[in-house]
Amino acid sequence: MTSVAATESPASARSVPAGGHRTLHIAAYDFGYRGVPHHLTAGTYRYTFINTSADEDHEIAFFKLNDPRTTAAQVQAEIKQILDTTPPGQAPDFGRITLIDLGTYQGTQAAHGQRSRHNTATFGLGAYVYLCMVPSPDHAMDPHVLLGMIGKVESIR
Ligand SMILES: [Cu+2]
Repeated sequence: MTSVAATESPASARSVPAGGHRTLHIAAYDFGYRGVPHHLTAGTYRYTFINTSADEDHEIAFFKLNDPRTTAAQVQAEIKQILDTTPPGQAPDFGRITLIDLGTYQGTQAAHGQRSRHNTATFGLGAYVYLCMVPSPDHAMDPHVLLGMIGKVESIR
């Protein structure tokens, strides 16, 4: 019955084995992530975070969504809206964000050049986004989240 297994993404099959270790292997590249499943079982995970970029630093920042139905694209659009309405020379006020709970931040950073970090993350029932706010010198200092470094993971029973 290999056709059944083939319907699961490799990431989720590897990350949430039944009764197995709760471990994630996450990679960042210019500009996105690999290794975070779309769904996982609520709980605490050990994870490795490797930055495969040759010249851009990256982070992974997890935040819980206030409404689990919110999409990653909607969070990306709200961040862009905050940046677009920040006067030149002023620091953007991300405290204005409404779609995510800033108090739920968990994450880590890794410098470019295959640097890696180890950390843990705890997911309660609900949904989370993960994103990178590192600015890109090659893209008018836009944070990487605007270049595609954002995703959503649902945490289920
Ligand atoms: Cu980044």
